[in-house]
Amino acid sequence: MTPALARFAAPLRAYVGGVPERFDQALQASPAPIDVERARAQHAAYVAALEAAGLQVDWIPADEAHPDCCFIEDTAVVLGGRRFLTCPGAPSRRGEVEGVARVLGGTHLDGHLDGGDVLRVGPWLFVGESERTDAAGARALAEACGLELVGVPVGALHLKTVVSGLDGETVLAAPGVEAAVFESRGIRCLRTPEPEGGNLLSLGSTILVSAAAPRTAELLARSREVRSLELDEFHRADGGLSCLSLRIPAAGAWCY
Ligand code: CIR
Repeated sequence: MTPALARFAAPLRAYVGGVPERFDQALQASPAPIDVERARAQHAAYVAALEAAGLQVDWIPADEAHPDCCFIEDTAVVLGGRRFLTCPGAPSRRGEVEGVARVLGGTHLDGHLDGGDVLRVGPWLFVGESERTDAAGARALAEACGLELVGVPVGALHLKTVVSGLDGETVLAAPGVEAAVFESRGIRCLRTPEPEGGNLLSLGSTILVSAAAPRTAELLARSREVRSLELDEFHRADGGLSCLSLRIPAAGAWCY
C-alpha cells in the first residue's frame, strides 16, 4: 500500500526500555538530582497504563552504558510497516541504537535524527528542526517512507516535546508553537495552556497526560478518558510520555 494512504489507528504494541541504574546521569538541560528508584516506580506505572489501554508491551533491557536508554523513542521510527534505526543527535546516545536494533531489527538511516522529532499526520511527515535532528536525517526518513517532509522549527528539545497527535486530523500544541504549519494542511491544532501538556500519548479511547499538566488533562477529559501520570523524574531529564516507548501500529495503519 502507498504509505500515504494508510489509516490512523491506535497503536497495538509498544517497546519500552528498562530504566538503567545510571539514569541519574542522563542528559539534562538544567541539572537537577534524579531519584532512580522513584523513576523506576513511575516507569512501572507508565507501563501499566500502556497495558491497561490494551497495548502489548515488550521490553528492551536497560543498557547500563547509556543513562538515557529508557528514552527509546529517539532510537527508532516505525512507519509504513518498516522499522528504521536512527543515529541520535547527541553523541552520548548513539550507542543506545545497538541494543534496540538487536530486538527490533530495521534499516539504519543516514544523517542525524531523534524519533522525538518525528510526527506523522496523514500524508505528512512533520520533523522538528531541533538541535538533535539535521536535514540529512529528516530527508532520509521521508524518502525511505514515501511521505511529504515538512520541517518545523522547534524551540524545545524535540518537536514532540511541544506537539502531540490526538486523532487522525488533530494535534495538540503547547504555547509558542506556530499552528499555521498544521492548519494550512487542514489539521486541527488544539492549544494546551501548559508547556508540559504538549507531550501526551493518544492510545485510542485513553489519553495519557503528565500530572504536571492538570489543565490539559481537564480540557481533554471533556471528550476522552484521561489518565494522569507522575513523571517528574523523567521530566528532570527532559523526557516525557512519548519518549518512553516506541509504539507499533497495526498493518496498514499509522499511530502516534
Ligand atoms: C536527552 O536529552 O536526549 C534525554 N535526556 C531526553 C530525551 C527525551 N526524548 C524525547 O522527548 N523524545
